[in-house]
This record gives sequence, C-alpha cells and structure tokens, in this order.
Amino acid sequence: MKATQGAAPDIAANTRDRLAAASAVAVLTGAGISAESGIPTFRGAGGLWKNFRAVDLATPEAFAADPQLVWSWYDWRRGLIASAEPNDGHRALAEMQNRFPRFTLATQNVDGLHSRAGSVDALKLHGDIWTLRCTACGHERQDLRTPLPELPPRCSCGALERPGVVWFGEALPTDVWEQAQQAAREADVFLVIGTSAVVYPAAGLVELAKTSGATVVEINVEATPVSHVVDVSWRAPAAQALPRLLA
Ligand code: BJW
Ligand code: ZN
Repeated sequence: MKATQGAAPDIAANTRDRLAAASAVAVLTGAGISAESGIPTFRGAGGLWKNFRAVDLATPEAFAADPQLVWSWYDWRRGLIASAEPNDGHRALAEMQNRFPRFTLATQNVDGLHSRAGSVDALKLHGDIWTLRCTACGHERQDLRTPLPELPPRCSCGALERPGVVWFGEALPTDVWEQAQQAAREADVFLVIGTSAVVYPAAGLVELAKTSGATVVEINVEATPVSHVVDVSWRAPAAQALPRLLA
C-alpha cells in the first residue's frame, strides 16, 4: 500500500528501513531541493523573472532570438546561486554517498549546490550554469565570475558563448545519461526529490527504476505526475525530510 505523510506518520522510519536493506541507492533531484537555499524553482510561483516564464527562456529559440535577454537571466541566476548555501537536504545526500556500497546522485539542477555540499560525481543531467560554451568552436570553460564582465560573453575565437546547460530539444550528455539509466535499473531504493517530473527524459528514470524493481520514494511538497507510480509519497520539504533518513 502507498504511504503518504498523512496516512503514515512514521514514513521516515519506513523509508529508513527500506534504505537499511538496500545496497544500491539512486537519487534524482530537481529544483525543489534547492528551494530552501533560496533558489527559485522553474514552475509555480517562483518560476517568473521580469514577467518571463523561466521555461520559455530555457530554449535554443529564445537564445537565438535574444542572447542578451537570456544571458541576463542566467547572469541573475548565477548571482543568486553564488550567494546561496547548500541546505540540509543537499548535505544529507552528501552524507548518504558514504553509507551505501553503490550510490548514484543524478540531478537536473545546474546550480552546483550538491557538489558544494560534498557530493562527489553527481551526474549533471542538464549541465552546469558555471560552464560557458562557444556557439562556434565548441570550446568550454568554467567562469565563476558574477556578474560576468561582458554580456553576452564571447569566446577567444570571437563568437558568442552560451551557458553550458541543456535546453529543450537538446540531447542530454550521453555518458551522463547512460550512467543515470544504469543506476535507475540497478537501484534497490530510488529517491525522487523536489522535481515536478514533467521534463523528459529525466522524469522517465522514475518509471525505469520502478519497473526494474526498485522501491521508489518521492519527497516533494506537492503531488506530481509520478506520485501514483511511486511506493512512498512523502509530502515534505526536502531539507527537513532528508536529514531524518540519516537518523
Ligand atoms: C519542493 C520544495 C521543497 C518545491 N522540497 N520539493 C512531450 C512529451 C514528452 C516529452 C516532450 C514533449 N515535448 C517535448 C518533449 C521533450 C522535452 C520535455 O520533456 N518537455 C516537457 C516539458 C513536455 N525534453 C527535452 O527537450 C529534453 N531533451 C530531449 O528530449 O532531447 C531529445 C533529443 C535527443 C537527441 C538529439 C536531440 C534531442 C531536454 C530537457 C532540458 C530541460 N532543461 C531545463 C533548463 C536547464 C538549464 C537551466 O537550469 O536553465 O531543465 S528546463 C527546467 O526543467 C530545468 C529543470 O532541470 C527541468 C525540470 O524542472 P524541475 O527541477 O522538476 O523543477 P520544477 O520547477 O518543475 O519543479 C520543482 C518541484 O519542486 C515541484 O514539484 C515542487 O512541488 C517541488 N518543491 N519546493 C521538496 N522545499
Ligand atoms: Zn570559440
């Protein structure tokens, strides 16, 4: 039977028991895990910037039409992220990597907060906001400056650079995606945390884990399209719920 917070007050203990019996654990995170660090999510109330919907700016078409506008949004986000700190949810996941023989963290987030919390080798499904990639020669570089001195930034070859992230209609990095699928297939427990689970192919990992035999636990403040697929649906803020799994 599916557990929810209302129906099962001891949902944390239940999930801890499932984790205690697991040797392979995989995790998929989304923007909700960084919400308590003050980073806006994409959809819902936080997903607006100067009257633009965040998801409308995260496209190759938006960049082609107005690179200055799209870069202004990314530069603003880079500033927010730089002044944010990882929260107890990020830290709990970093601690978990030491507790299981096999542990894989796949994130849709580009903010780098998992790494700053101590997670090693997080799979960045949608890239990295600190990477800049040349639109002509493909050269990539890390640039941590915020604000960037010139918008839009340019490569040494003279062409425009773009954020090193994955926009709608673009393929996920192949090696990263393959590792994420393998982890979902092999997981005994799969945690899906703070994602609206509407963006594919990342959201497909939930069903892949479930059909491959994992116990799937969702941690989210709201129901999502995968809430009916998961074994345990825990309606709670990630930064409060995740530390309870370590108790
Ligand atoms: C809390 C909380 C708290 C709040 N605690 N929870 C029709 C059907 C199916 C698929 C498609 C379709 N039409 C098009 C597609 C494909 C498309 C897609 O999925 N579209 C759907 C939206 C319809 N996908 C793609 O285009 C992908 N590529 C692809 O398919 O390529 C095919 C291909 C193959 C080969 C060659 C070429 C192409 C790429 C998708 C890339 C998504 N990119 C973005 C931007 C990244 C860069 C950036 O950050 O700027 O990724 S869009 C945006 O959405 C971002 C996120 O990673 C992603 C997911 O969002 P997320 O993380 O779930 O955030 P929210 O805001 O949606 O949800 C937050 C959640 O947190 C909520 O549930 C809250 O309740 C919760 N929450 N506070 C716990 N404290
Ligand atoms: Zn270049």
